[in-house]
Amino acid sequence: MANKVSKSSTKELAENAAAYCEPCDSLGMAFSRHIRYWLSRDDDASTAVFYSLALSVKEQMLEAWRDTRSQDAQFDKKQVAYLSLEFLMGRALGNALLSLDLSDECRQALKEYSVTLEEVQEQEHDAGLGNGGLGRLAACFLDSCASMDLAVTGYGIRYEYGMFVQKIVDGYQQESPDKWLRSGNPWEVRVPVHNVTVPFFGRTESYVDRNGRRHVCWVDTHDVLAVAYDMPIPGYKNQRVNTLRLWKSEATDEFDLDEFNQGDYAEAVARKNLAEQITMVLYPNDSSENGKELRLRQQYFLSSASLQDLLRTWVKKFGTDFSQFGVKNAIQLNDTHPSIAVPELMRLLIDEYLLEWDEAWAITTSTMAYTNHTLLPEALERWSVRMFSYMLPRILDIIYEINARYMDAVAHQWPGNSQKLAEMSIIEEGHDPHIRMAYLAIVASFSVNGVAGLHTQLLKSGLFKDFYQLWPEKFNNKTNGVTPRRWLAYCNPRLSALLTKQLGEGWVTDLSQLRKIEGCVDNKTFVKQWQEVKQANKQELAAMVKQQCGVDFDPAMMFDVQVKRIHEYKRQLLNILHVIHLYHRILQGDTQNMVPRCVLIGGKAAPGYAMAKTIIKLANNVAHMVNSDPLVRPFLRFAFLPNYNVSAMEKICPGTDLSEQISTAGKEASGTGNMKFMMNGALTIGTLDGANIEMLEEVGEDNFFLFGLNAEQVAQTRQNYRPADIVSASPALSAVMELLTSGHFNLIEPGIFEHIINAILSPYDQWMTAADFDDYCAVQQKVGLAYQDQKYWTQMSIRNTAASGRFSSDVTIAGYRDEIWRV
Ligand code: 26W
Repeated sequence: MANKVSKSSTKELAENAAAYCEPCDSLGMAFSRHIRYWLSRDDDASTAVFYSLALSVKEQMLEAWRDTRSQDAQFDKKQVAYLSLEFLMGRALGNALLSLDLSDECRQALKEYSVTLEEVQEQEHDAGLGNGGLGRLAACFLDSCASMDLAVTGYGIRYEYGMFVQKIVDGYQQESPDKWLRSGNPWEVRVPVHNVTVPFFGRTESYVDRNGRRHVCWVDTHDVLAVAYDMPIPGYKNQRVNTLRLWKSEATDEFDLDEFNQGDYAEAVARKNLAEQITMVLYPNDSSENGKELRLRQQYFLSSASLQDLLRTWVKKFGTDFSQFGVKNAIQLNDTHPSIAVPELMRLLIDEYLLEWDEAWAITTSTMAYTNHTLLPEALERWSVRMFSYMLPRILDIIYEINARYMDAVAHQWPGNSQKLAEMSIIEEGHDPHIRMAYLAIVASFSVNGVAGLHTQLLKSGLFKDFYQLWPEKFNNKTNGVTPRRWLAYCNPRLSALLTKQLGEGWVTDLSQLRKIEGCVDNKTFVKQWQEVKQANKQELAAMVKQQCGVDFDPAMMFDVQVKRIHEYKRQLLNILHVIHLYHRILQGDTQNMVPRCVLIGGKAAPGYAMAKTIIKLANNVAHMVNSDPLVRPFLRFAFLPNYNVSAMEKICPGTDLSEQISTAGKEASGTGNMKFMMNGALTIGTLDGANIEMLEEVGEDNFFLFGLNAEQVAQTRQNYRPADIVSASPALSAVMELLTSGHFNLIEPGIFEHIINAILSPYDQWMTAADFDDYCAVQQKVGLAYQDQKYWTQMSIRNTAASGRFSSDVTIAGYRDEIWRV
């Protein structure tokens, strides 16, 4: 142990000492202390100010952070571990200032430095440790848990490279690495005392002990060191500071002595580098798994390190009696990504702590809970047995054993039905057998939840039908939510001030209070103030669009926005077709009753998803034609915003009039961007999909623009889908398709949109873009008419914000707390 300490660099020791010392200074004093040091380095001034401020704010949290830890340990509270491969945190400074109520003090401290707080905040690099909805949900949940005084720890991976940076070059997406840690991360604290080692490769051996009991040893493993980096998660004005623990992989100090003695010194050192690769980069795929070995290593690394951490804490407190473990702990699996935690917990309990199988299984199944986030079959993770057998041989044994016992239960329910056995088996047999991770998660969890009402229904009637029959009591719904601290109080200070003036501050922690502003829709002053807020926010958004895209958005026009990952099921294509439709109408002189609009699309495509990348190219090419035609400009502007991320959304949602939530019904599990827009007073044009359905319920049909087939009709229509007929029957769609096929948008790059055209016309088009086109355009026309009556539009806007209370992640977390975790 002494050895380990002396190996830590002095810099590290100093940082940790600072991190754990008493905060004796006020924010202002701490800031002057830090800035003296940072300005003495050759950083530019605003970077120096940001780091100094962030470190000072962190210091203000240290005492509460320590107290939270010790109180949770003392009072024997049930602990929840939220395991997730992704935490899409975004920036931390603004959120911390809000939670700790330090904004005024902070502005005061900055006075001498001729820089505004807003400018300083722009210096912070987004922590983009996630792809999209699933990762951002984890971040919102952490905020709600801390703000609701729950002892919940997030466990994740400290990726060296987060979500790639997207640039648009000649209309094409170009990815570049996101080295977010380059200048250091002022929020994190490296905590080497929590180091654990995670085994890989090797082989299993078994032996029988003196009492005749068989044991298995996993030997000759290549061990990787997991080092904990803690990030503080401050609750909203409540003195609680929870922890997000992110693991970094490092080489252990052990050399492979054999190789070393044979003179392969360099080989031995090179092998150490392999360990560091594990946490190097976030996989940028959302919604399609690709079976890469490194990804499985990440999953096991996170799961094993986190469980070892939990068990070590347990043993320190209660010794090796685990009988109450499931009563005092819950582990929430964020999708199947960390579901390898199931066999890993079994391994640790049986091999390391010598429990019997049945005891270990009882503990595991009373601890694990699984959240599903997608209905797309291509997103369901399956891992090759072959890969498992060499990378994680002991884990594979355990999965087989779990499966054998579970197959008995299936056989009991469906006697003599071998087809059922094959269909429900955790192992998908065949010439290249695979492990179905979702099935493993369901079998071992006491709770399985979907993320919106329709989604959970569809899980029960479709994807997991047999499991629902076997264990109906496991299934439950927890409709997603977003944190009102970041997504209203922080990102929309103008609207927040107006709400607080009207309602007092209580809405920030009890969003249902927003209902009361419904009573203000006829209050002329209030309506006028609401409009002024929206206008000011639109100006800010327009400035961002100008700066990032070079396109002029006029705040007098309607701002129509779709930002999210680019995927066929989300149907950015439908949106682009509508833009082409408007463009065509304008060129025809058919502009009667046309409301001038600015259309914004933003989002990243998975680097290997060719169709999604072509959709980005199409958006950019159409934008170019639209924006460069002086006849079109008065009615229509169109921009593709590069590098959409959390910080961009903080500016986008306050300045949006119309939110596009237009996925093919039955495909979007929930959506959470839809909720951020609604909270900020945007109106939604959307299908009956995901949480849109519940949003519509809350706000009422008169304040929501609904269009398109519902999930059932989609399934029906699919049976006999003839898009070519739909096109011929629709003059509007015919005109759009004609423009596309004529090469109007790709004169110098012929043929590049062939795939898109073919996809729309294919009877197998899963996303049924053509089927919904006419209705979409008709409802968009209604949107335009509604927008012309600004008073009426504003009233609808107010009603949307008023009805958004149910989509606070506080409500969602109250559900997890009471019905799943039971803390
Ligand atoms: C294995 C590759 C992979 C990676 C990520 C497959 C699937 C995913 C996620 C499930 C994608 C995701 O982010 N899903 C989104 O989760 C949100 C939070 O619950 C929902 O609101 C979105 O509807 C859902 O698409």
